[in-house]
Amino acid sequence: EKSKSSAPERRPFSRVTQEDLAWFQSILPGRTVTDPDLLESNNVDWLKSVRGSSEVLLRPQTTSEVSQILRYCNSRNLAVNPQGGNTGLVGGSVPVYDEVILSTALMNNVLSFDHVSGILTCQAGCVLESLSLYLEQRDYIMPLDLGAKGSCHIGGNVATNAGGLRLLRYGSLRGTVLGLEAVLADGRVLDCLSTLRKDNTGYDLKQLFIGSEGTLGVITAVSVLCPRKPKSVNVVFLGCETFEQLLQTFQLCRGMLGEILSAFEFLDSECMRLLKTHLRLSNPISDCPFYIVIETAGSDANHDSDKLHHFLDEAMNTSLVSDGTVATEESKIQALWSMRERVTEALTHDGFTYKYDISLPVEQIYQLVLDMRQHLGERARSVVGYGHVGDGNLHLNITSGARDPALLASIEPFVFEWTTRQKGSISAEHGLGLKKRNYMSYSKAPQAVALMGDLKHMLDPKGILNPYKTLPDHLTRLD
Ligand code: FAD
Ligand code: 2HG
Ligand code: ZN
Repeated sequence: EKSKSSAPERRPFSRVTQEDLAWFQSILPGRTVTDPDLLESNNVDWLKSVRGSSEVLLRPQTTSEVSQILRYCNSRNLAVNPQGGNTGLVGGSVPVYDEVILSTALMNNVLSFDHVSGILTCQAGCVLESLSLYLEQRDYIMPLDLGAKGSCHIGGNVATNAGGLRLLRYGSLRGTVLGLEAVLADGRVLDCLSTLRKDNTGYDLKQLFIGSEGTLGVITAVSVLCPRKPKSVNVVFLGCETFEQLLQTFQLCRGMLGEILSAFEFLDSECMRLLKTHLRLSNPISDCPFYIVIETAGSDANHDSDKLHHFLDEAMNTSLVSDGTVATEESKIQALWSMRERVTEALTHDGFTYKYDISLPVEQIYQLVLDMRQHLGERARSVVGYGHVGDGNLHLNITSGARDPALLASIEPFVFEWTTRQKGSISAEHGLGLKKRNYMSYSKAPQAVALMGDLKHMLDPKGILNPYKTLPDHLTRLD
């Protein structure tokens, strides 16, 4: 029997013809790619778990080109897969069948930056790390940071409402994205590219596109409120004996570091084992069951250092943490961060990976890992837990030698039912994409699911935008 996450039948979209290719080439000369070798990397996701068979990749440079492409595809009933950096983890970023791939890779210009307000306006295809470098030269930073920064695009970040490592401090993109421009399925350009902090004139339409995973429109530009670059940054890597102590450390840390706390992340000893085995990274402290990465970001090095050392003294004296190391210098900061950021990469070397991205009340997040380990016993190769403690977001990852349907049947729906019992979310930050689309109702009321179907139908009546993604299969209705 087909698993609920596998692809449904191909819907009756048109197939790309020679005439279509000629039309694409006429508006995107040299930027209409049909060479199968060049298309390979756009057809396969980062995890190499979903493979489409698209025969054409379009690389527009302007909003007007995106608009022309969508108007044409809509009239021809051709399905379109919007693609940014293709780092998504739920199979949303690649075609499932032969959808036209619309990449934002060449839409990578900064449009404006206001030095006073810190508001950046840029095209959707700017790579997150490039934006960070651009801003750092101007004494600002991006409000988000994540392990995929070298490849992911800001448009992809907004389309997935990516969380990442700084959300604890700067909040979600739902707050820091001030405006966006999107092209609707029929080619209409929706200009909501406001740069105002406050604007209560009617419904906040941009929110519909934040986290819509390419199913409601193609985001072509965004404006983002950026924080000032902190003058002083410290990173601490700590070890704890129990998860309870880790939580107490989080409480202590929030109380004692207050406004300078910018990240509180964790990984367990199984993650550390994978970092050592597969990436040859060495543990910077002694072996412990749990590790914490804390970052402080502030405006006064002495003040921050005093606060941090008081906190560390207290945490050590009360035996909440058993070992630790502090970094103030950039290269050591990077080295400590990589222990957390590279767990996802280490997992890809461990075998076939089942990924779960769960939001829970923070006290519950590790219990799911313990229960899953007990539930699966010897059948899984590794069951690891890491994530964004400060946001109550657990990354539960399970590996096995090869894709194993029996193991999957033991994991799902167990993991979703467990999450629902705790009133958690089955997708905290990665979205639903292809893989999780049929599990939306574990975290959303039936009326909410139905309304999402209505919105999709209103904005994209032919369903050409990223079909088979985000919405559960039963909501599919075509004009
Ligand atoms: P893609 O992967 O290309 O696309 C993702 C989705 O957005 C797809 O559904 C696609 O159709 C749609 N899309 C892309 N661009 C547009 C656009 N312009 N308009 C409309 N739809 C569009 N995620 C987190 O939330 N937090 C993390 O900490 C995090 N860490 C990661 C670390 C690693 C090593 C990796 C590989 C991934 C990580 N991710 C994380 C997941 C991923 O990076 C994010 O989801 C990212 O925001 C995706 O951006 P992208 O440009 O690669 O988008
Ligand atoms: C992270 O926080 C990312 O490192 C990836 O969101 C999580 O791979 C994962 O499960
Ligand atoms: Zn994450």
